[in-house]
This record gives sequence, structure tokens and C-alpha cells, in this order.
Amino acid sequence: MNPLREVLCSRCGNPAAIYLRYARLNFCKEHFLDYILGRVENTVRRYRMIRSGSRILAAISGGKDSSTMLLTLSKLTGKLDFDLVALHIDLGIDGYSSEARSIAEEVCRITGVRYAILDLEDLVGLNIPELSRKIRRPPCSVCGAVKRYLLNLAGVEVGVDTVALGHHLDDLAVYIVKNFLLQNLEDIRKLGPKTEGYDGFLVGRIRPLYEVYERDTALYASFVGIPYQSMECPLHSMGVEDRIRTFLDGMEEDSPGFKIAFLRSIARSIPKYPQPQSEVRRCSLCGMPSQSGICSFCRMTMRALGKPLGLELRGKVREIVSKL
Ligand code: Q46
Ligand code: ZN
Ligand code: ZN
Repeated sequence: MNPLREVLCSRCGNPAAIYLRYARLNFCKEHFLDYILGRVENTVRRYRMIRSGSRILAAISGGKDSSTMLLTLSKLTGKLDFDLVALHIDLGIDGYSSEARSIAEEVCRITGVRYAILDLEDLVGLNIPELSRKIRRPPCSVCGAVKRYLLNLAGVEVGVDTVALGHHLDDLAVYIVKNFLLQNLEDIRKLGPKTEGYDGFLVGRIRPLYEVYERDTALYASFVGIPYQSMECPLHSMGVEDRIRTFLDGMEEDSPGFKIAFLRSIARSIPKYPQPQSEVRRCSLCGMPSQSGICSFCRMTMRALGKPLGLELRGKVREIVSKL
């Protein structure tokens, strides 16, 4: 091929802006946006993520992934017949959370999606670093537990069928491999494209970006021109995940599309992975899901503040999300 020949969009023949190795396609900006929207729609349909007439609560962090998820889902509401609302959780992380919050709000305004904000310091009186210090647990483990709890609580109080998470395929592949290496096979079930809700106190979860690469979420957001937070959370620490990511990136480099094939085969084999031994139980203090008698949020707040806050929070969260 003549190296000076211009590379053209595989759909319209105009100059291409991007080459997708995994799809072996060149796209101009417009057709790249169409292609990614189509991938999200196909993913939602393939895994039957959204029921016609249902209501979805999208978790929005201010980062490129959840912003791309919100943008694409907001374009599909009419076609797939669902209602979309959004939630942002302000974690109170210095030099990070205030920017994340204002970007999340702006993206919701741009897309016209109704949203609510849960501010951890307002709700609990502590931010993530303070909570982590008080209970002597690593920030990311506290943060993950708090986000899961608040998102589920908000979903229950809004009365949605499902919450939508902005996890893309690169992150999901890493978490799946990590859980496999540690033989946490039950946890692999939770990383599929969709998990079911339970009995009105555990909301189902969907991952519309299950088959979308991280690089594509960043390109999508910047081609559309929406803002997203590029700064990494200052509490992020290098861990085994980064090593697994490097390994998987090498596999993808050698065989483009490897990660998509991997996640599709995981989605097919999920029913073969072991189910949790016990039923999902309700926390005896707040009524939210719990592995044991008391949920991790009630235990954390009891340790940090001397009293469990789950039940008290339900009323506050109900009031905040009632506008959705
Ligand atoms: S926000 Fe929270 Fe992440 Fe920051 S404290 Fe860790 S988990 S790194 S996605
Ligand atoms: Zn084109
Ligand atoms: Zn509880």
C-alpha cells in the first residue's frame, strides 16, 4: 500500500480519524460515534440488559467511562423504551471529588438526564480518607463498600429496576482474572454483563460498556466534546491489578479483540461458576443486603462513629432521590 495514501473511513470514504484494530475498521469521527453507540446498543440487546418500560439509575462518577455510558444510554431511551435517571456520589476526596462532582453535573445537564447527588460528608459526617483512617481499612476497600451500599440504597429508594455501571471491558477483564487467580469464583459471577436484583432490597446491575474498550470511551467523550475528569484519584495505589492489566494489554496487542472474546466466553460460562452458599440476607439494622447479620456499611459506621448509620441514612437518601 502506498504509505502516502490517505486512510479513509470504512463507512463513508471521508478521511479517517481513528483505526480500531479489534474491528479492523477505520472511521471518521461521526462514524466512530455511530459505531460505539451501536456497540452499546448491541451489548444491551445481546445480554437483555434493559426491559421495555423499565427505569434505570446510572451511576456517574465524572470520569470518561460513566459519562460515555450516560451519553450513549441517553440516546437509546426512545428506541429501547426506558427511563433514565442518574446518581453521583461525592466521596469528599480532597483535590479530586469537587471536580468530579461538577463534571458529573455538567454531563447530566448536557444529556438532559435528571440526577441526584449523595454527598458522603453531608450524610455521614466523614469523607472517604477520614472513614478509612478511623476504621483502619485501605481507602479503596472502604470506598468500594460505601459506593456499593449508597448506590443500591438509592436504587431501592428511587424504585428502579436496575442500576447501570460504567465499567468497561478492560477493567472487567482485570477483575475477572484477579478473582480467578485468587479463586474467588463466586465473585466472577458478579462481574458479568448483568446481575439480577433480589426481593426489593437488592437492585440488579447492568454494564452497558461490557464490550467497549477503555480507549474508546475516552475517544467517544472527547469526539462528542463533553468534559470528563482525566486526573486519577490520589488514593489509587498500584496493586496486582496493574500487573494483570499489563499482561492483558500484551495479549490484546498480540491478538486484537482478545479481550472481547474473553469477556464473551466469561458471560457464556457464568452459569457454571459457583453460586453463593447462602441466600442474600437483610441487615438486621437497616434492611439492606448483607453477607452476615449486619451489613458492612452499618459495621463501618458503628466502628467509626459509635453507631450504625444505615437506617438513618435511608430516610435522608429517600428525600434526596425523591426528585428523580
Ligand atoms: S475513587 Fe475510591 Fe477509586 Fe479513589 S478511593 Fe479508590 S476506589 S481510587 S475508582
Ligand atoms: Zn465516515
Ligand atoms: Zn445495615
